[in-house]
Amino acid sequence: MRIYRPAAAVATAGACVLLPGCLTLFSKTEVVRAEETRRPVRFENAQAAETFNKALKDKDNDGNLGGACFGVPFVTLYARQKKLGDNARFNDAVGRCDTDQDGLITGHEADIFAKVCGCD
Ligand SMILES: [Ca+2]
Repeated sequence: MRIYRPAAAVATAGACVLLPGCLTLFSKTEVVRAEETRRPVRFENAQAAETFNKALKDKDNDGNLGGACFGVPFVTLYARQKKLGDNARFNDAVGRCDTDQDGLITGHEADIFAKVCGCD
């Protein structure tokens, strides 16, 4: 019987690591660069603005910068997430999209941004 105890302890420890919880007891989301204001930007035309805004909205990464969690099977005791503020996310997207940094997003730049995001 004593032989099975270490195996059970290893199985329990493995389950704790590999099976994250379904119930979260404490969760915290930290917003990074939350106080940032939107940088001014112009669009060549309405189509460029629509393409850019759709790509930004559909982008997979919703400003999530990652996080950590700790728990036992089916119960997460503590989860922490870091998320980029909405304006900071917008500014970063404008910085990537406006390739010549002239403050004007052309239709071509918006199309490239949408393709790079995989959102077209
Ligand atoms: Ca430009």
